[in-house]
Amino acid sequence: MAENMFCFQCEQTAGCKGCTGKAGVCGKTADTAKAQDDLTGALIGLSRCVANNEARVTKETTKLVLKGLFATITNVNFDNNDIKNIIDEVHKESARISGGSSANDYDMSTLWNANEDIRSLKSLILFGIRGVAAYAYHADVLGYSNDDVNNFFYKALSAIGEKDWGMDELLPIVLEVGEKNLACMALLDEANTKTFGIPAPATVSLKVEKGPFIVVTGHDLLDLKELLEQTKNKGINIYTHGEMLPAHAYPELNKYPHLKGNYGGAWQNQQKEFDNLPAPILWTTNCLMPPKDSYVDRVFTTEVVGYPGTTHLPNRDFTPVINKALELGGFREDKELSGINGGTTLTTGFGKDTVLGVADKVIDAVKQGAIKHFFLVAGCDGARKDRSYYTEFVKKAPADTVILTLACGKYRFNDLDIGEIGGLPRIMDMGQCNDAYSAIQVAVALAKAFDCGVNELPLSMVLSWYEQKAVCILLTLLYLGIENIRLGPTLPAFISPNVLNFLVEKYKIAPITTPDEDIKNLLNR
Ligand code: FSO
Ligand code: SF4
Repeated sequence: MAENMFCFQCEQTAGCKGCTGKAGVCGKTADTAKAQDDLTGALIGLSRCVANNEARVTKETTKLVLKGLFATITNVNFDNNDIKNIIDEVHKESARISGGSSANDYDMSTLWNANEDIRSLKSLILFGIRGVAAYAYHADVLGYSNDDVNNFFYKALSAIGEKDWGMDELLPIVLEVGEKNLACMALLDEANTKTFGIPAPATVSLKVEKGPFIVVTGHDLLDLKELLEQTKNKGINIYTHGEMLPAHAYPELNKYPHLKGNYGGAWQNQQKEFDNLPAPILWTTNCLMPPKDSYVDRVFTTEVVGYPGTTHLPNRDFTPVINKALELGGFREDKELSGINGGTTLTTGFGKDTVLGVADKVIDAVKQGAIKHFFLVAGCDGARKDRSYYTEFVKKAPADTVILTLACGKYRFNDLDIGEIGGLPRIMDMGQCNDAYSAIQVAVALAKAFDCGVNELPLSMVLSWYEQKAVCILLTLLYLGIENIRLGPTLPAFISPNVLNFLVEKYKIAPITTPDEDIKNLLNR
């Protein structure tokens, strides 16, 4: 049993400093934290072997690296056996590549005890590549990969293990995480749109119809597609949850009539929402909440997701979850449900193709003054009460402003009806967190149309973060030179005062304050 742990990779870390006791705020135990550190140390060891034997790297080596990094993201895998199995695989691969033993593992306590600026920069690299790995993994399952992105994982992991590197060596790699993540999000966008079609606006019901159903949560659209195929004509309805909501916009997914609607809100409400549900739940990625005993037997996991007591389904054979849905039978009567602000439908599907498809309309509306400003209010949701800031921000944003959004933080306001401007809804959901790529493409296209830089556009980014995918997206925005980002609900514990000063001076990044003050300042800048 590991006695104590250290982890400060997510927004809910204890006391905004670090989880250090026997378990973290997310429920991760000290044992699991230790296993995840060992896995990361083994991946750094593998990268050191690769540096001397690049020719021996295969697609399988890189898939293993993606799996190992993805498994250590917050709320993905809490199963020590899973983590230990991946460590064994990594050691075997290191031995194969180096043609000998694999005693090259890095001791992560060296990082956690390093000088705070070095620890901060290396943490930005490590947490950032964990996020990139998740996106690369999703693209990979659809058959898309990018060598440039894949090779970078080894470079970044090796950098974390470097003994004598300082700010000069590490800072460029921090920004390179952002650069490679942009390429990776573009890859995933291509993979998603070529596989599932171009997303189009969709209105999604929050009603759950009577009869057997399955709730599917996470980000893996291929899992959903397979589940829809395997439940065809079986009298089972499928409901999205959390980050699966944008699935309703893809033609190859919404063509299934039994993809009925969306159930519940963002990830942190799972224990309330999944308790007493007469249906099984399929978890395809994070963010998972430790399941309560009352429903753990109804939880099924795929790919890298794992939690002790849940049933893991390899190879996308969903027979067990289908049988569970039939056994439980669902609700006896239709259940009318609503979002956190009382709305009964949600909209999604305003990706780059939709928004740029009406670019003329948008540009005219800006030129004529009908649209004064765009706010990208985007990112993660979480348990912290002060995340109500984002609801208030959207409610208080003036009527001549448009709210673009993406990722699960939108559940704070996506059931609000705040009207339209010139035939366009004022809230436009661009998709999952990785669809930040869409937002970037729209910003770049608008800057081109107005013949200015992105920072000169009437556009402000008001972001919420929780886990490591948000870290890599933030690094992408910094790599692109985006200034004046507002970040909340708290700043990352792993950003040291010196690194923060650098970010403030170079990018004018600032913490959120109050909706009134931030709206006033952002509109007047
Ligand atoms: Fe949310 Fe979790 Fe998608 Fe994250 S479900 S918090 S940035 O995993 O990835 O938005
Ligand atoms: Fe704490 Fe977040 Fe780490 Fe969990 S992932 S142990 S909540 S810092």
